[in-house]
Amino acid sequence: MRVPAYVGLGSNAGDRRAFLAFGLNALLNSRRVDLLGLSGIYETLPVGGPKQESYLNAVALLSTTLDTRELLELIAKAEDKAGRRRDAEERWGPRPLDIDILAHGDEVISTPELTVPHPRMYEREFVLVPLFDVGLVAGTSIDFDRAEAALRKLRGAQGVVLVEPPDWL
Ligand code: A4P
Ligand code: MG
Repeated sequence: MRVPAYVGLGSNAGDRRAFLAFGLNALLNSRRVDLLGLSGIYETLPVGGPKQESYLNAVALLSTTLDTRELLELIAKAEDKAGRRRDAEERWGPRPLDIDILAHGDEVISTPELTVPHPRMYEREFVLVPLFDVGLVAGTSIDFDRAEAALRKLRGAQGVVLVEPPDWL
């Protein structure tokens, strides 16, 4: 089955913009993944974790026949190729590429490997602002009203600044 899926991309080490493009292209290179929508690139202050550099963040809307496990495997491969070293990382610490599944169709999953919709997305302007750039489509488990209310409450508080319009890929 083909479903809409939202992914959030982040980078705060090395050539951040190149890592975002690399990560998204790694997903799109699969014949089973197409791009339906893309946000701009945002420069964002780090949320949580140790003192670290600012991030670039973006959100993409995909159409995919991969199930959540297969999509997560593809993401892990892309993150590894980007030079991510999980063993050496602090939780929420700096990383060249982080791709989170925000939503996959209307699935609601809570296992040790995967939680969708992403449990922290409604607290994070670096997710919500680019998410609304892309726009919300029907058929996903994202709670539109909750996202809109959360964004209104947060607006401006987390230092999220547009640095490139959505045609960056
Ligand atoms: N996992 C569970 N659910 C998911 C999901 N929905 N999508 C599991 C992707 N992975 C999911 O993730 C660890 C494991 O989480 C994965 O192997 C998968 O099985 P990870 O990406 O290796 O670790 P992480 O990202 O350090 O942990 P976590 O808790 O996912 O962190 P977050 O929530 O992703 O936060 N500030 C700014 N400004 N911008 C950022 O992008 N990112 C973080 C990381 C913190 N602060 C930030 C940013
Ligand atoms: Mg992650």
